[in-house]
Amino acid sequence: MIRILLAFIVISLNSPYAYSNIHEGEDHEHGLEISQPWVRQTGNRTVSAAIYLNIENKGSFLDQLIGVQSGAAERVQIHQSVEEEGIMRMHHINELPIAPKETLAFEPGSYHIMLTRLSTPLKEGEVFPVTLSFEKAGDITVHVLVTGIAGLSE
Ligand SMILES: [Cu+2]
Repeated sequence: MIRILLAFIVISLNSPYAYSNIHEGEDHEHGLEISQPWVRQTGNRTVSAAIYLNIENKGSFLDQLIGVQSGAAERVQIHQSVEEEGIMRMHHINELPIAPKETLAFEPGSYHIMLTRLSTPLKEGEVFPVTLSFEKAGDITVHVLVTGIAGLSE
């Protein structure tokens, strides 16, 4: 009788259901939402363009944007525009942290995804993919809308 009871306890501990609740949801807590990706149309001789968008961290963990890729240009980088002594400069950013419940706005005069040496001019109404790589959430591909000269109207 004791032997049967012990066998039952061992089976219970090895059961796949025994600890399943502990890790549940862990992979779904990143909750990054990327909205309104857009870029201005370019002229035929324009070599670069800046993509703007919003990244909202709806999850409960800090995540980091660690890379950007696109076939739209030879070089694709995360940039930040900053004013230094009255002059606007752009800095290349390698890692951009996004805190839980924070929305990071990529907008003119601030963060942007810099496309350098465009593959083709960007025409109004076109849409092309850009992939953002995050440390925890992995790769997220969004479709960027090419707007007119006025940009994206709010
Ligand atoms: Cu830039």
